[in-house]
Amino acid sequence: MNLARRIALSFFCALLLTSIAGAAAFQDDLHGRREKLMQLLSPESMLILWSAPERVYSADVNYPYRQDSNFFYLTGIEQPESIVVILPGNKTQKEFLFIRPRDAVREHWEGHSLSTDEAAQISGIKTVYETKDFESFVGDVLSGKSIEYHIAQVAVVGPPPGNSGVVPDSYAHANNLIERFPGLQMRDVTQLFGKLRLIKTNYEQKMLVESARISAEAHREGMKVARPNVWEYQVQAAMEYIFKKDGAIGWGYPSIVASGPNATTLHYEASTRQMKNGDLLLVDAAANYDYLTTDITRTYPVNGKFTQAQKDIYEIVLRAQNEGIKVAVKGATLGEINAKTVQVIKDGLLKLGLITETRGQQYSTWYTHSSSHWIGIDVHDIGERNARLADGMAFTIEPGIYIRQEALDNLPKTPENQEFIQKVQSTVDKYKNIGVRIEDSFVMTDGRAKSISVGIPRTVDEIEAFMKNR
Ligand SMILES: [Mn+2]
Repeated sequence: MNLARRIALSFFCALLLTSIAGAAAFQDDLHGRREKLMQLLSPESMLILWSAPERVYSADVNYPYRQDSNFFYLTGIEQPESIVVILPGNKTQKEFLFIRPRDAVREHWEGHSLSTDEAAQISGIKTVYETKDFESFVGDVLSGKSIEYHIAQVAVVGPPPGNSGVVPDSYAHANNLIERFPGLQMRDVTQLFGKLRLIKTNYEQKMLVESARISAEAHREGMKVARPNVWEYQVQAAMEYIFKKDGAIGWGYPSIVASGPNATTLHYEASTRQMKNGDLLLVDAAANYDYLTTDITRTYPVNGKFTQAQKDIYEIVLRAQNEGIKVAVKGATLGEINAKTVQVIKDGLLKLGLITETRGQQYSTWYTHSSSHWIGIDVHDIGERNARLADGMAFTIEPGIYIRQEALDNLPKTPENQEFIQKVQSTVDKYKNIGVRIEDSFVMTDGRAKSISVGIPRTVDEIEAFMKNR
């Protein structure tokens, strides 16, 4: 065998081993997640968790399928029409997966469907049945057949029925069981998933780091493409190309590419404006890698150079983020990080003359959201908001300032507000339509917030140097 072929072969073997090791690591992780959940569930319960429904885009075309986050978290199965049942009190078999029967015609149109063996392999759940056996299985379990303990509770996952009166399918199914089996109770255990998902496993942390790495490359690419006269959608396309090219599933949330006045809209998703010389561009975008997403925002001048007014605002937001990071140590809360960013932003706004006092809520005219949320399978991941920071938690720090004339115009017409408007209006005219957000993603590591969204220019100097040399 010649050298080139030998190298090629050993490279292939290394890849194969890496992917086998990766699959094994994922399976170990899934197993650990189910074990932890079983410890939290009542031993007298039966958990029934459903996959996400398919959703119609238009006519006979569906949206790309997205698995339910909690379902994926427990099973790793991405296929619709799947159900998992957990029996924590059972001595022998505790985990059961149900998948749709295979169908040759559907597979010809839509592609491969998992066999029960494949579903067992992916999930690590040894007992896999077809969904047509689900109702009789549940009936047998609840009537005491094929089970080693008494079930008093059916555990479901929300969201609970809202004010609209629409009952989610998981609740409707459980209600039906309660009618058929007197004495059975229902409990929504969504918050148990919040508890588990709050602490990222080593495997999840690795996927988050990969999401951040790809997203950083995409942000740098966006900075290269953004120029006066280029359209917002062209920056978006350049970034999302990188997501796909690097093996991400796609975006973790719809990309926000907001230039000029659009930057003052928090979730501007249209991307239809042509950028002008002198604009700031706010880009909030990150990749979904293997069902984990970071959350990253940069704001930069499309012509490569901040104006003094843009710099005034930018430096306040940057300082707020830097000070927020210092607060993010073991035992602190997201609320405490937010409070620090509020304090820094208040001081900065007062100095610029955009607010007249720091005691009240004036600052919230311009800083209209809080600084931090959990990230994970969902970009705004579930988990107790007041939890004290501990290793393995992943979150953002993202202060922002958005100067909109409408923010002043829409204040309640109280005498205090009239006075406030009168005092700040000329300064607002100077900073009008500037929107700045700086957002990074962090994982608590050794008691400190470690940024994983590294390698994207962040300070004024870094951004201007990058734009000059692009
Ligand atoms: Mn965010």
